[in-house]
Amino acid sequence: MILAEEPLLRGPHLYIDGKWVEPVAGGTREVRDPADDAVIALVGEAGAADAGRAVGAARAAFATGGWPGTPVAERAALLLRTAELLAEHRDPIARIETLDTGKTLRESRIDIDDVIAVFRYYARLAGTAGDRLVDTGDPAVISRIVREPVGVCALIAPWNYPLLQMSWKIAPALAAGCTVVAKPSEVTPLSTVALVRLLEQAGVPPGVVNLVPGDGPVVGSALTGTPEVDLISFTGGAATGAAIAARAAAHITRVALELGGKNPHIVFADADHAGAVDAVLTGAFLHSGQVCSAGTRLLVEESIADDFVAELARRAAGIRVGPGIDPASQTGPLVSPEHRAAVEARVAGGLAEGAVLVAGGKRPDDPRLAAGSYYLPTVLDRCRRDMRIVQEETFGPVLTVERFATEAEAVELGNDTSYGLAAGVRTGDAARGERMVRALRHGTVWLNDFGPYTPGAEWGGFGRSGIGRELGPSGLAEYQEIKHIWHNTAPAVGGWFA
Ligand code: TXE
Repeated sequence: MILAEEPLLRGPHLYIDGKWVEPVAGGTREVRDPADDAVIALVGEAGAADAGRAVGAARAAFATGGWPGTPVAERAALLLRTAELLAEHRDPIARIETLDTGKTLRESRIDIDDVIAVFRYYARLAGTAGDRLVDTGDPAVISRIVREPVGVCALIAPWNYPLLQMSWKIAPALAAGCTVVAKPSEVTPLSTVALVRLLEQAGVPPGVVNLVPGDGPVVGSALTGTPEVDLISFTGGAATGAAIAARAAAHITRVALELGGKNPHIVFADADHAGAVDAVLTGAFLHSGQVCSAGTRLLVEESIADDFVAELARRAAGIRVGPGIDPASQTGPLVSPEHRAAVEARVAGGLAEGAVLVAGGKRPDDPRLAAGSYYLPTVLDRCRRDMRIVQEETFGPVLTVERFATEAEAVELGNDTSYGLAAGVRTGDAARGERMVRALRHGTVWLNDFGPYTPGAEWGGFGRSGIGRELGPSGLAEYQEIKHIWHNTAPAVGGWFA
């Protein structure tokens, strides 16, 4: 139980109405390190009743607790204090995130720096509410558009970027004046517990932030099937997102959904070869491919394809897979044995469909890695657009390769997905690059790069990748209602029936 002594993870782990409490029905969950399957922490497991209490606390804090009416400067100050506390606790939180998710320490530290940047960004943005005056043509009327908090928000996050994804939701929600109930993934709840401890230290008022770690179908369902929640912000799988949207529809609850993608990385023959190989490897294999925007679908121009794929396979085979906590590891295990089994089944399906294995395709041979959920970086050549391995999200270190002959074909293949989260284009021809980034129907398109994001730029998807945007001003707008105030400064007798 490596993390038992970590002060940020001291129990109890449910945070409701400003108090750390045990679940009503008792119960704990074992949290495991995917690097060796060892139990690293026991976390209180919320049930439906706890979710109900948390929603009640958030509702009361919204209605009577004063948070929505708190001066923007105070809300911004809370976010800034939280950012400072995160910076102070960067090392223990990075360690927690690595032991919980399997990602390398280097990645966890980058995640935390990004989280700090997001809290700072929304602290700055909180004061720019986007209110505006509307010219009605009548000088006696003052017509104003103002933005108000949407209300109680259920924030449901996944396991691949637990702290980061939750922060992309909590920071703008608090900036907007909403109150929240946070539900981290049951697989990786630890860094969110730490974050809520820091929010408490930063002075968040009771009921404004509530935390209910627990099972998706139990706690998640309780949070998404109630009229007491005004907005559900969810990041996770497409099937779960669809189920949540269906439940939300019963109460016309607003939804913001980020549901992953099957993201093309398009390499033209005129691209810088070495840079393109690096970018394709990073895009596909960072965090063992468990990234919603992973570039797991390589589209490469026919004339360079054989050489390019040979080089990719050679380099993929050289990636050092190992425990995230070991600085020598370049990438870590998959998040759980169950998830690895799903990835293995998808690769087997791809091979049965006719894909040709040129790298990986198995667990590492190293006996020291036998207890962890490791899977080697895998390259599948000779794939076709209609294969399931090409169309369905694998969420593992698996790169499929298709070849194209013309720019038009590259566009057609790049848009041949039901998703639309992200795409990358690699070319040395600036005019072609511009044509491509406009033609691709994805929420983010990288030209001669793959993967970066920044707090000020919107993140989200076209198509089945979701609804709405996180980050940027739109990420704040998700948590705001728009109100039109019509003020007649010279009321007079009149009206339709006068
Ligand atoms: O995610 P789930 P899973 C994709 C990826 C992966 C697949 C399944 O392809 O293989 O999804 O992963 C909560 N009501 N992504 O099953 O179930 C759950 O507790 C309310 C892409 O692990 O979507 C967790 O907190 N909530 C993705 C969160 O939903 C429910 C990142 C996400 O879990 C629920 C992760 C329910 N009925 C997986 N059921 C991305 N967009 O990056 C589960 N949850």
